[in-house]
Amino acid sequence: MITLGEYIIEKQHQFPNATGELTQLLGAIRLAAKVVNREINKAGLVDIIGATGVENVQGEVQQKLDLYANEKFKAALEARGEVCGVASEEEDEFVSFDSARSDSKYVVLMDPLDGSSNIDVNVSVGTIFSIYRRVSPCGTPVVLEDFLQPGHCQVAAGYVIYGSSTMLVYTTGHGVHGFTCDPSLGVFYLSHENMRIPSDGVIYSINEGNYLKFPTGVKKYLKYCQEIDPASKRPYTSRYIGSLVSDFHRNLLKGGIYIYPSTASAPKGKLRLLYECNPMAFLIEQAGGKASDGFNRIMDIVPTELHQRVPFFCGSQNMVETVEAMMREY
Ligand code: AHM
Ligand code: MG
Repeated sequence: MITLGEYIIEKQHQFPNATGELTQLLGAIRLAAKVVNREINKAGLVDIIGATGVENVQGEVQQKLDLYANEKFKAALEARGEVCGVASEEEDEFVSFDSARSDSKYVVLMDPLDGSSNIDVNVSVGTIFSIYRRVSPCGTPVVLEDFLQPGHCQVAAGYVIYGSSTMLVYTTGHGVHGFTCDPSLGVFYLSHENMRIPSDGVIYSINEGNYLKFPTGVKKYLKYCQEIDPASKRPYTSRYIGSLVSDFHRNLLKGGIYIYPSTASAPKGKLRLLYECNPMAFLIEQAGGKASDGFNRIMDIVPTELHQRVPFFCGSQNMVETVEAMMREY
């Protein structure tokens, strides 16, 4: 049984000039994940013990879980000192840590609780994180450019899925590794080393309610998924949870494609490049899959704003290439 902490230390030699800072940083994420996990597990009790925004018996105001997760991850990252700033889907502006050590060189971008609208109905949600080396000099306050780096500059990325089991999945550019939390001990054990996504899959995940608003290439691809062709295992299976981390995790294990395209009413799609698409793109590429905006590699997009949205096609390599061909054709 190898724990997450042991595994990270064992792999530390993969980084040239490793000083253990990234190891510490991932440790901070692991700690916050456990705290958030504990709170999420109590979510169903909120109606009994007090609703969000209402004071509990200790006189503390109950927070919405996504804000709670934001605070916990921020606090854990600030406390360790390896991180000089964070940008979060929950905050309008990036946050510069005054208390950062003068040599702290990492920035973290995160979606602290993605898919939080699913909590009310007891469906899995997740935390997504993305880690970069700052580009501005150490010892100075972070600047916007530290956060607006293309995805291929990421040094690590991952997610925590609060599902039937809680798992932490991450990459540092040396494969994708998954750890499952033993709830009785609060320890993450290595359960999925070197995860690989099959190059072909039979699952497609998209909010088909928006069908009429999709680009023609996506509509053609959906028809292709539904055609009968036993040789290529079609029709494919449609699975959409509406919680990116859960849909991604299933497709990673089984093979499949996740699509959130542009729509007539949202020409740039819904998902955020920096907090959702880049980290997932890093993971899927490390697992042998592909992530694109329908035409170009996600991780090559040069961001221009923190909360930038982008159409997202992510999953098994052949499936992404098939839909890309249809996007180009129509
Ligand atoms: P959020 O960051 O506000 O939670 O939104 C992101 C979520 C993803 O988890 C999910 O894949 C998508 O939104 C679902 O959107 P829709 O309900 O439009 O299908
Ligand atoms: Mg989100």
